[in-house]
Amino acid sequence: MRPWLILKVKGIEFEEELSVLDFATNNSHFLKFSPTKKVPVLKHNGLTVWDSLAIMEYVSELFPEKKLWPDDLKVRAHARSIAHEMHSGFMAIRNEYPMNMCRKPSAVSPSPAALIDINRIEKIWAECLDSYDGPYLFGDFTIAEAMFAPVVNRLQAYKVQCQHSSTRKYCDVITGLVAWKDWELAARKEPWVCENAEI
Ligand SMILES: N[C@@H](CCC(=O)N[C@@H](CS)C(=O)NCC(=O)O)C(=O)O
Repeated sequence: MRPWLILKVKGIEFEEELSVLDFATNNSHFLKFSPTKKVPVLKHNGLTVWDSLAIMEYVSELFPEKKLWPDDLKVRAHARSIAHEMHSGFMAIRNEYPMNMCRKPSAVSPSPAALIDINRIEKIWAECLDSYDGPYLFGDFTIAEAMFAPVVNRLQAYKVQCQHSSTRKYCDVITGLVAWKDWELAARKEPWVCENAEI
């Protein structure tokens, strides 16, 4: 979802190839195109780039004019800090709340560890929205948005109680994107179900 979303928002053309998750076979079919047996993977000019953040970094360098990161060095460092914090952390909410675009929203009580994750994410977002005046974390849409997009789905799908008033507003901005709606619509049309993501 993450590279897909930012490519769409920034108007960068690409061809999408969908491969269905199949945990019954441990997704062994992914090995045909992915060195990690995971998606997403980008194929470009004979090059294979894997991992969502690496893919977005690569696209950022290919299209500097699309401003996938903020221009200012210090602001960019801030954006990278939170993008990497997302990429390497928040294991409790990842484990407890699988991303699921088709889930009928209902509340699931968070564990103490998940609560710590949620509070930290809300604090990150509130600080950014206060500092850079929104509507996105760093003013314009950047890789930071894409990195946190799955969290937006989780807050919505599991009806998470949020503490900061800015959280709901930010989620509404993201879920209001045409690209978000397109992804959601496509997900809802999919017939496949990942049993391990049905909480
Ligand atoms: N850090 C990687 C994580 C990739 C990842 O976990 N992808 C999941 C789908 S969202 C996957 O391919 N799972 C298949 C598997 O683990 O067998 C990234 O951000 O691209």
